[in-house]
Formats: sequence, C-alpha cells, structure tokens
Amino acid sequence: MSGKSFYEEAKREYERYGVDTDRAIKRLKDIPVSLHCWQGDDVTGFDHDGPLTGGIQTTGNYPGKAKTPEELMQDIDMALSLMPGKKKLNLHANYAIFDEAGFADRDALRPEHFAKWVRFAKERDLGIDFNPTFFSHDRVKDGLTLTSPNEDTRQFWIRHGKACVRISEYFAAETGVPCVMNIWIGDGYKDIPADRMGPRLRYKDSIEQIISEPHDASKVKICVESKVFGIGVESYTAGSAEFTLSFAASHEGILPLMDNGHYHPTEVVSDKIPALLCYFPEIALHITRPVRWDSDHVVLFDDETREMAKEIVRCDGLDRVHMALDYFDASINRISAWVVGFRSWQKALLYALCMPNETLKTLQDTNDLTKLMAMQEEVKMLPFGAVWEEYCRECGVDSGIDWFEKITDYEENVLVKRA
Ligand code: RNT
Ligand code: ZN
Repeated sequence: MSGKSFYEEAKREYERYGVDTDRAIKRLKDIPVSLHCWQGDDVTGFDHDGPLTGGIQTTGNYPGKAKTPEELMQDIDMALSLMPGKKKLNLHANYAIFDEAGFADRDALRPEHFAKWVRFAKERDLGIDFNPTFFSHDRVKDGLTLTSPNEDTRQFWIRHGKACVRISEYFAAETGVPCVMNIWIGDGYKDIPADRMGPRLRYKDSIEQIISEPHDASKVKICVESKVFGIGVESYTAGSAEFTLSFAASHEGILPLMDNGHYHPTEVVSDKIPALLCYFPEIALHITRPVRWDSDHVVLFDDETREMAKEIVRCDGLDRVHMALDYFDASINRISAWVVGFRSWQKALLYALCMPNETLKTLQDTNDLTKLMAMQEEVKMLPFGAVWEEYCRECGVDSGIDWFEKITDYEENVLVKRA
C-alpha cells in the first residue's frame, strides 16, 4: 500500500494516541528553516583566493563545486526543488557579488554587493539570514579579529560587523522577512594563553560597537554563536559558551546561538534548548552533525537531531527558535548533502509534531514513569513514513529515493561539465 490510502491508515493509527497528523503537516509548512549557501562551495565565497581559515575545515574534493554566483544559484535551485517545507536563504558576507557594484573590502561592503542575492531570494519568496565573515581574509592578524590587541585590526573587523548590520537591514526591508545576523569568530589560541580575560573584554567591546550601528531589532536579529574549540585553537576560544550566553543575556535584543557541534561530545543541545527558552524570548540554532568533533557532517534523522526537534516543539518554541543548517561536506555530491540534511531536519520536525506530547507530559507530571517509558517506546513504531510521504506529496517533492535520480542527472549534465 502507498499513497493517499497509506496515509489515511497512518492517520488513524496516530489518532489512537490523540495526534492530528493533518495539523502537524499544516504547521510544518509555515516554519522557515534557513539553508546555508556555504555547503555549495566548501565555504569559499567570491571575495578571496586564500584558504579557509578560522579553525574550520572542509574535507574532500568531489567534482562539480560551484565557482561563480551563477553556478551556486543554479545549485541552490536544484537543491530547493528536492526539499519540502518553507526555506530561508542563509548568506555569508564573503558571498558578496562584485560584478555590478565593483570590489569592496569586507569593511566597506554595501547592500548593492548583495543585490543579486536579493533578486534571487525575492523571486523564490525566501527570507534572508546573514553572517559577517570573520575568517578567510588577510586582515585576520595572528588568527585574531574582534579580539585582536592590534587596534587597527580590531577596528577593521568592527567596521565589517557594522557593514553587515546595514546589509541585514537591507535584506529585511527588501524581503519583508526579519534577518537573523549571526556573529561568530574563530579567535583563540593553540596553546595555553597568558591572558584569557583581555581578549574577551575586547570581544565584548567589539560586539557592543557593532550592535551600536542603528538597526530595528525586530527586523535585524543579532546573534552571538559560541564554540568550545577550533582546529589550531585547541586551548582557548574567546567566544566560549559562558561568554556568548552572558553577552546575549546582558544585552537587550541579542540572541544566543547554539551550534550543536560546539560542545563537549557528551553535552546535548536538546537539553540546552528548554533551558535557554526559560529566559530568552528568542534563540537561534545551527544544526549540524558532529562526529567526534565539530566535523560538520551532513545532518541525519538520528536520535539527537530528533531530540532537538522534539524540544523545540514541546516547548512551543517553533516561533521562538531560529533554525539554520550549518555543515559542509566536500566528499560527496554537495547538492545531495544539502538535500539530505534539509530533509532530515524536516523529518525531525514533522516527527516531533506527530508525538503525543501532551499525553507524555501528563504521564511525567503524574509520576506515571512506567507508562511514560512504555508509551515513548511504542510511539517509535507508529507509521511515520506515511506521514512524511504525505507531507512531501503536499509540498510537491518526491518522498522516497526517487529524488536521487535527479541528483545523478544533474551531476552528469551540469556538475561534471564545469571547468
Ligand atoms: C564554525 C561555526 C560557524 C561556521 C559558519 C560558516 O564552527 O559553526 O557558524 O560554520 O559561519
Ligand atoms: Zn555554526
């Protein structure tokens, strides 16, 4: 059995647990998830020839990487066509397009350098999120940007941050959708530093200067992303969890951003989501898959991914949590990497929306922990595949592996023909 009748059967199964799958499907269609442009070209962008720096790493050299804005846009279109659900486009400042407006360094970027992206987004009804790029640039001095003791360097990067606030305002104005602007720096030290507080005080001052750039906080939502360590900066990272969380908590309108690759391996972001939602009206996430470290593997429909989605849904946080994907795998077809990751997160959200959350909560609150365990295990066997299939059908995309044929065709006809 498959198709509509398969779904009708599944729907009745879910009803036995008090779950309305039609409602779950309808709700998910309205929830935006931000798609990171940087999976398409290994975080390279269009404004430099140098290596990827900042303690992050892509590995692999699968053929067909996008090298121009046109190629990247073409690949994003291909990926979008295979993903169900509502999307936003997540851009990094190093994806500025210089042909019409002429080159400008990072500290002098202007909205016109992103006009083509705005056109692209508007034509596809996408909101845009944004990230200043504090890496892969020759003004990163001794691995440092906003924490640099060199005032010239630090001011260059503060100007970059401010330019990005203005560009974020432009995105929000043009698309009519608020822009989430995320600040992440890789600044830190490979070995034991002599001063851990100095860089953090400079970082604090730098972000304060950046956010002093006039903006409407309901349209530009500025986040700070924490990290535990990066490659080459194993001993000390200025933007640690405590630092960024405290910064967000003490500055009106600033959101904390948690990337689930940025914690010690036994820490789970699923447990941190409800903790932060007790205090912050809104938070942001980078959804990735860390394998032993912040390796940024493609997101899968795995236990912790599901658990994160469950927490967002159970906390009634779908409107308070800004969700973005953040990974980069260059060892497989990059478009498939996008599609698998995006579909996995969509599955996790739909799965969470199809849980009998109220019933399970009641069992916990009445201390019926025996039945809670029994039911949590039984609901794992509900026919979720049929609900997913229906969701994909309603969104006009393939539900099964059929989409992969389109990836194969595109690889043969477009990717391998690229210079
Ligand atoms: C790095 C951070 C950061 C980057 C992007 C490209 O560890 O996760 O978010 O991945 O800015
Ligand atoms: Zn991240």
